[in-house]
Amino acid sequence: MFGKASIGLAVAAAASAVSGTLTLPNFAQFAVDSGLALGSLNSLAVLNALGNTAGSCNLSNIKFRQEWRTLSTGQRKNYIAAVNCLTTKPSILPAGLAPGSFSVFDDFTYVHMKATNEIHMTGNFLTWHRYFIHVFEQELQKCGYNGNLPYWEWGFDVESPRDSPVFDGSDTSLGGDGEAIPHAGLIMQLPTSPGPVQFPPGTGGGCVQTGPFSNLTLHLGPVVLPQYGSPNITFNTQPELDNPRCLKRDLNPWVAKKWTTFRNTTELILGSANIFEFSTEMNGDPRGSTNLLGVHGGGHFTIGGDPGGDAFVSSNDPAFWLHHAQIDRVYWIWQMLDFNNRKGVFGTRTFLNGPPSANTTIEDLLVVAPLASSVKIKDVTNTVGGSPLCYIYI
Ligand SMILES: *[C@@H]1O[C@H](CO)[C@@H](O)[C@H](O)[C@H]1NC(C)=O
Ligand SMILES: *[C@@H]1O[C@H](CO)[C@@H](O)[C@H](O)[C@H]1NC(C)=O
Ligand SMILES: *[C@@H]1O[C@H](CO)[C@@H](O)[C@H](O)[C@H]1NC(C)=O
Ligand SMILES: *[C@@H]1O[C@H](CO)[C@@H](O)[C@H](O)[C@H]1NC(C)=O
Ligand SMILES: *[C@@H]1O[C@H](CO)[C@@H](O)[C@H](O)[C@H]1NC(C)=O
Ligand SMILES: [Cu+2]
Repeated sequence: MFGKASIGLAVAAAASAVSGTLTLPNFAQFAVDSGLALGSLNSLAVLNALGNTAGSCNLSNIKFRQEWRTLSTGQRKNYIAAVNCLTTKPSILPAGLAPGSFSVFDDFTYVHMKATNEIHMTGNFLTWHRYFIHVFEQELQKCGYNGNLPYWEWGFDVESPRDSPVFDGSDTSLGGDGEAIPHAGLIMQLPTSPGPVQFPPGTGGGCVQTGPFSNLTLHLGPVVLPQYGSPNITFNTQPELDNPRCLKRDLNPWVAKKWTTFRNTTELILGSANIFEFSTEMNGDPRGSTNLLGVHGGGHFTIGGDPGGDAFVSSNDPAFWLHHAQIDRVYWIWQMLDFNNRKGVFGTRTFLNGPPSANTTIEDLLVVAPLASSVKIKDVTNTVGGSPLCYIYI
């Protein structure tokens, strides 16, 4: 699909990227499958981003977001400590609003849970989550974190997610897989698919027992938790109440290999000519795609479990933040390959436009109250546009 690769071509493209007209290199299949191509595209995106800084963002204050495994041991421990800090920092929600929100960490999940139908399969999906994780990054920094939000490059780990530095259960991971308990796979009637989507079971299924967050207690939700071996879903009509339980994961290499390989991500970036194609393909949105999960759902169901398998409260698993940083990185790379034409949105204000709603516009507000003030979509379409954003991915 991608012809012959050449480092020379990548360099030529990089040179033209700086001048504004981009000629994409043709990558060999081996380069696509190994992540070399994606790495080159990331480098092109860096060059173009450096040419698009604006406002208060410039080369001396730009922030770098890095892949988890490129952080030092000390940086990873610093990050984990800051997440722990957020899980013990008292909730700032008005008293009585959500008895299950004990901490600022929970507050983020409350905000995400309440907004679910207005931030997924909508025109603001990419920018809302971009702003949401930016606010989380700032809260981490207030809790003693000295770095920037890390991302999880799925492509490295598709063969065995439980061996990932993100999930290997070491004290520099985000905790291990769930306890391995025999169970059937998920059978989900996704709104994105004509029939049920079935996966083989993952490698865990039970509570996370090793590493950081093995003692994390979840309180909010679940809201719509899929059940193993059944198309039925566990519904909870009062997910804001306290429902204390362990963090569960069911790391799933089958899902990872089907939806989040380097090839999947690279084809998404190179194959999407506009925001309609990019956002529908990324989400498996049936208005433009037939691939059911896309890299977005693929990453979520590589993690699985509770809350990972529940679209409303998945942010209560600390791994959510690294997954969504990677989603934002992929969006950023795609944008920066043709930035002037990639600041727009596709979609309406409601989940798959149900109930029918107005088209999203770049003037729409991204609301994360009470965690931070609202911004307009157009304020965050450029990650190096200055207030509020000034970061790139390396
Ligand atoms: C970069 O921006 C900051 C914040 O606006 C400003 O204080 C600094 O002088 C700028 N640096 C350069 C080299 O332009
Ligand atoms: C979890 O709690 C147990 C019992 O209090 C403790 O021994 C263990 O160190 C804790 N693990 C982590 C990762 O905090
Ligand atoms: C799914 O729910 C229905 C209705 O409650 C129930 O009859 C059925 O046994 C459930 N199926 C499974 C596989 O649990
Ligand atoms: C994802 O890529 C793998 C190869 O890396 C391929 O087998 C799989 O079919 C792709 N998935 C989709 C949905 O295209
Ligand atoms: C909404 O957006 C779609 C394309 O995404 C467009 O076809 C349609 O005309 C727009 N509707 C309005 C009312 O602007
Ligand atoms: Cu979300």
